[in-house]
Amino acid sequence: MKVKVPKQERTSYVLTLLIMIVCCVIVLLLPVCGSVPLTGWLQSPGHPRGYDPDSSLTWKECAPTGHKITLTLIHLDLEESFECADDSLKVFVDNELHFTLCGRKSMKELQSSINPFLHSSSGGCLSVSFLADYSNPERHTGFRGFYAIQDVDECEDPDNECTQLCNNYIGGYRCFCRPGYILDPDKHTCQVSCNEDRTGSTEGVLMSPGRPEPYPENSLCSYTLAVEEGLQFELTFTGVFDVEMKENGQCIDSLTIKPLSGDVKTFCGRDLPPLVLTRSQHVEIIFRTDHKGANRGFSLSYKVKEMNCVGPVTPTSSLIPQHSNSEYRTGSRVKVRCDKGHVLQSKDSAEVEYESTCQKNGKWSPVIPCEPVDCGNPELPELVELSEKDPPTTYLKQIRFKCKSQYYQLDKTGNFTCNADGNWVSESGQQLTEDLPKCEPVCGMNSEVSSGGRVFGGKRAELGQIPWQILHKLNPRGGASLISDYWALTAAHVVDGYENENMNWLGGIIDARDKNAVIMETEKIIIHPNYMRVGKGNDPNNFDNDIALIKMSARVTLGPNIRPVCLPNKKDELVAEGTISGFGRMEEKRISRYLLHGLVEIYSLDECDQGGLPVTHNMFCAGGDHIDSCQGDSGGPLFSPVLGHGSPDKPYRLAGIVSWGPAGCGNKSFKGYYTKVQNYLDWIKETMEKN
Ligand code: 4AZ
Repeated sequence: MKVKVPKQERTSYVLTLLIMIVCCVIVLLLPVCGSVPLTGWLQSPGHPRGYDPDSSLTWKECAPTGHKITLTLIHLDLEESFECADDSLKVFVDNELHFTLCGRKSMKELQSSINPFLHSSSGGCLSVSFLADYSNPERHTGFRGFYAIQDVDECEDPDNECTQLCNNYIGGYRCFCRPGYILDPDKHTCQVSCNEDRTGSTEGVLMSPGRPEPYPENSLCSYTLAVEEGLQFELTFTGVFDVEMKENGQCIDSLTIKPLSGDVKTFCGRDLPPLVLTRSQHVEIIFRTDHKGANRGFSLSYKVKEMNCVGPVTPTSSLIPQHSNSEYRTGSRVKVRCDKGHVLQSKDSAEVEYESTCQKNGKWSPVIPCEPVDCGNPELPELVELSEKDPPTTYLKQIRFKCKSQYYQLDKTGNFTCNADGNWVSESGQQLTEDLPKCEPVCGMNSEVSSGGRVFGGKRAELGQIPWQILHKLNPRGGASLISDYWALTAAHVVDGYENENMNWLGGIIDARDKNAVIMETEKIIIHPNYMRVGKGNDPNNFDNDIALIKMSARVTLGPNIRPVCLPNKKDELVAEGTISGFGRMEEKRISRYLLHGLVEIYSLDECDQGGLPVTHNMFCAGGDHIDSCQGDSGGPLFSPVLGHGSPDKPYRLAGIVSWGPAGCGNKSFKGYYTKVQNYLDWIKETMEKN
């Protein structure tokens, strides 16, 4: 049956239907919107009909400070594609891409996994970008949602900085404190007001705020105690002491006792601090706590005491009379005596005592420091230096001497200590001034290159191999051996006649024509007093005591190619073999341009074929396998061990001086005669000392 409805009624019917639909939508959306003020709708172009190919939309909205912006999607129907490459809705939160959406999602899905994340930070922004590609195989309705601006509840944020209570309001928040606390100017921290000035109070009790309850957090309490001069405070801790401390002993909360002058003491932990004497008429006690913890604090009683002084008056001194607790009443006079090795600073003389009086303020007067005795920098002998530059030179400090050059060594220990009398003393107790260490040349060491070898039938020496060998080219050509940095030893017959002349000797060479030879000028030539001049005097042709000392006019600069040989030891047996060296004649009877050396055996005197001249115990004979010394070698060395076998433990020693031989070197048995140096050690020593 068809009923005709009047036009007026029809209009009101449509209106009612419309209102019902809107109501239904509102009822439907209520759980989604809550009490949020709706700011606006956002939807894709053509929604709900469907969006066209190539359609797009961008949108951005920001919240004012103290607010956030939220977006709630209630519908999503876009073309589905891999990684939303065809059609997509991109959502940016605070300018960062959070979602790229496409396909179809139910309201339930949107509410659970998308919408909870679509909100900005306080004062932040949300933006979306919708883009459809060129084709739509099917019709898609697009998306729809609404956005809203909401207040941010900062108090809900666990990171809000209110130390006690927080109150949120639209667009911001405010901190406030429980009764008994005041809000710090930083507007977040609640503090206890606990400063107290007890000037004039001579006894009483101080305790942490809230005691016996745990003390409040974030407190900074300052208590001032002050009385007249001549008095001080004695602080005694009582009851439980419990101030928050880290496990490593560092204070988290702290109680600090700060006298106007003197030591500051800080306490925390659970050990009851000891009794404290403030040693000041004025003291500030500061109690500081952090933002958390439940510790029970402190309690201390204070009372005034007469001021006193404590010893010592100055470090490194003692007091006379000595009180067992080192405490002295005001007005006491004491004698201050500097400890051993210390003297009064202000005095030039080495005074060690003065009188001092305990003042009303608990301080001694006068206070003259005791300073360690200073031995000063020692005067250094030639060639000697200190192993440390500018060393400390006060009482008990040590210094060490060393030689400036590696070619020298100290003749005795170089370690000295500054004693209480201000003198440097050695380990054996000898004073430096009485027993100054000297640098003496290291003897018997060479720059070893090759070993063995064979003067007459000899082998050429390398530079530095026989660094004690020196040469003079005057007639007769002769050799000598350096035995120190001033002295050389040669045969008397080599320098006979030159005693009153300056000779030039050449060193540091292996080639007699070397222009770079070091020239050593003689200052003195001392021939052995018992030397019988050959062919002269009362015993002609006698080489007994063929030995002479040469002193150079300046210290010879030692180096790798110029170094002395050692003298033999007095008690050592004569060696069995040695090396001879020189620039003398060779096989061809020509004088050698180069320094030659060769190994020789040493024989007992009865094995020597005497060659017609008297043989004495001041000589020995030696020779080798077609090796002999010859003219021009005289005065030169016979040393042992043989070349190549020396070492710091076994330095090269001068056993003999090339002296004479039967006519024609290498004749018959190749034996020559050498002055036995061992027999002249005393003469050498005495002569060198005297000259
Ligand atoms: C000389 O006329 C000389 N063979 C030195 C040594 C020897 C012989 C002669 C030993 O200076």
